[in-house]
Amino acid sequence: MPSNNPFRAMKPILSAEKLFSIAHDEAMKRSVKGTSENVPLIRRARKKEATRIELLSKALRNRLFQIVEEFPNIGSDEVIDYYVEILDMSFGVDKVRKTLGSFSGSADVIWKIKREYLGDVWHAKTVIEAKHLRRTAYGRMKSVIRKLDDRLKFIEDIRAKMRNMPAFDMEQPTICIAGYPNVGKSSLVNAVTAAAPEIGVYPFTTKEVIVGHFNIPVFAGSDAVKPITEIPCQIVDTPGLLDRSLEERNEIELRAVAALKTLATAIIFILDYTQNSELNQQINLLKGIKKNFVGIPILIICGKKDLLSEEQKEKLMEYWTLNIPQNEFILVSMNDQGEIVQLIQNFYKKNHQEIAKRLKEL
Ligand SMILES: Nc1nc2c(ncn2[C@@H]2O[C@H](COP(=O)(O)OP(=O)(O)OP(=O)(O)O)[C@@H](O)[C@H]2O)c(=O)[nH]1
Ligand SMILES: [Mg+2]
Repeated sequence: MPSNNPFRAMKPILSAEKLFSIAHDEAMKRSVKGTSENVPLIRRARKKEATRIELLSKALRNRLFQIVEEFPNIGSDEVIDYYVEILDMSFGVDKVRKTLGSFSGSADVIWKIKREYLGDVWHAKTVIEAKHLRRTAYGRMKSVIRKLDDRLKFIEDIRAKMRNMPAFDMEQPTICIAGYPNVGKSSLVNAVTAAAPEIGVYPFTTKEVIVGHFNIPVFAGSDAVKPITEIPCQIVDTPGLLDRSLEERNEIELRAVAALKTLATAIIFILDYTQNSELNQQINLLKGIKKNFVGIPILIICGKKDLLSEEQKEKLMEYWTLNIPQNEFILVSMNDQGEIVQLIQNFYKKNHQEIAKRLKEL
């Protein structure tokens, strides 16, 4: 499946007032045509008002059904799990389904009103009565639409939010970056995707999940200079996580958790020893992630190498051997782009089988 965000195909959802007035104008404009001068006045009036009722009910129903049809199908492949998680977190999937269902229900009510009033209009005795009946039918249809105003706004809010979500290609390996706030996650993503113009420098705390693209070269042998091919990969920047339970996490953190859960075929976890006081919490967070994402390769690195004194580096080495002995000691500076790129290439090479396996599972 190519990278795509299906919410971008949705047209803006109008307010109830606007939706009604457009459908109304459409119906009134179209129904003036085709009335013959030779037919008695009352019959002409009946026909005219009946057509108006018919046209408005059709226009309203079509617009309601269009909203339901244009909304991406939550159970289908086009809505990837990441979008479902975000949708659920921010709006509630059940509520979305119920709201869309209520549009279909309202379309049925409009149809019933139409049928009821068409019968009456055909029996109208005067031109005034026919017109009055049509107006009453319009009034009732309007009140059905008016009642949907909050729900229309709700769907428009969803559209506005979801269309800004990045598009992901679920067939590409995806490396998610995770770690405490301010450890250098965005800096790493910047270093790797420096050539991609759509990725800028992030001077602020990351609040949304962001995707960058890069290629991993594949060499025929260890001494080959030129790669035989390149594998397109996604690298996902996530908001910082604190060491706390899922229930305590705020919505911004939950976005990071959702990305790890639904997008990651590999994880790079960054530690920051300059935030010395938080190192134990950072390690706890790491343990939590390892426990929750068994089977996903995790690369653990410690950033901000350039800011550490020799003494600090030694201390860190001791700490590392004591607390995360099964992982090699990798200390890097995010300013060293070449080193970072190399690190990720090696990580991929070492774990490409697990990554491919995870890719199939997602
Ligand atoms: N000197 C130095 N500064 C670094 C390094 N890595 C990150 N920084 C700086 O640390 C600060 C935080 O870096 P970010 O990349 O924004 O950290 P983050 O983990 O994305 O932060 P959040 O999005 O808030 O969780 C920035 O001022 C970076 O320039 C590094 O290796 N060396
Ligand atoms: Mg960041």
